[in-house]
Amino acid sequence: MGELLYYDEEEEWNRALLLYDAVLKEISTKLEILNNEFKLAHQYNPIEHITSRIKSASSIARKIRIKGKELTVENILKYINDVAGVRIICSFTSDIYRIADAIAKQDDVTVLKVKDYIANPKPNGYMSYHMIVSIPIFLSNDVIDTKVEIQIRTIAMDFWASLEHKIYYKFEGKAPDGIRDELRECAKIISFLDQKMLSINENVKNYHDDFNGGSAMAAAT
Ligand code: 0O2
Repeated sequence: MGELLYYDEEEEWNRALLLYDAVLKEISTKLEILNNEFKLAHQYNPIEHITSRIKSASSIARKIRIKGKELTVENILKYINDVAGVRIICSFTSDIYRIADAIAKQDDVTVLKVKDYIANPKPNGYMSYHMIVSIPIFLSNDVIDTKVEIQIRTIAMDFWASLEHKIYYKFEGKAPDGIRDELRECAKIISFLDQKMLSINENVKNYHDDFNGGSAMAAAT
């Protein structure tokens, strides 16, 4: 990023990067704790895996250009919400809302924006739950609220989004209509699969409860 900014902004940018790095560490720890707690209480892992990243310089510059702003550190801090980003991949759709709630409830987390692309998928079929939150970062003489974008989606939604992202870049955002229609069709199949998997899981849970209840009764008699 340094080479794209004015020379006298380098120090400011390095400080911003320190905060973005810190906020990724904070949120990753919070998620690990939630996942471990859930595992202990329910013997089940709602989070399949987590990835995090600092947005690349070229991607920040592109987004600032799209927003019609000058590339300055002040504008990046103000207008780019996803310089620090974490992606949480869950097993089932219901896990997504459970995790989002658990994050939003924490006292030091301020939810700035939510985009529920699961309840309202994008016209191209994209599904994911996005939150922009801010978390205080404690420095030696200062506390700075720092933004991080959290994307939460199922394995199936992530599979679709990763491939769509690649195809989008291959066609530089102008994919032929036929390809777009097919991707939309695939998004519907993905959504159907997620619902089906969720209902299978509910059934499995019922069998499991019956089985445990049954064997407990047998042991008691
Ligand atoms: P990259 O390369 O993944 O970083 P905002 O300023 O927050 O109101 P923004 O950031 O456009 O507007 O918000 P939105 O819609 O929440 O999108 C943020 C990110 O979600 C994108 O970042 C993508 O990572 C992902 N995303 C959104 N729409 C799509 C989509 O149609 N397909 C795929 N595959 N991913 C999507 P970037 O910066 O666009 O891209």
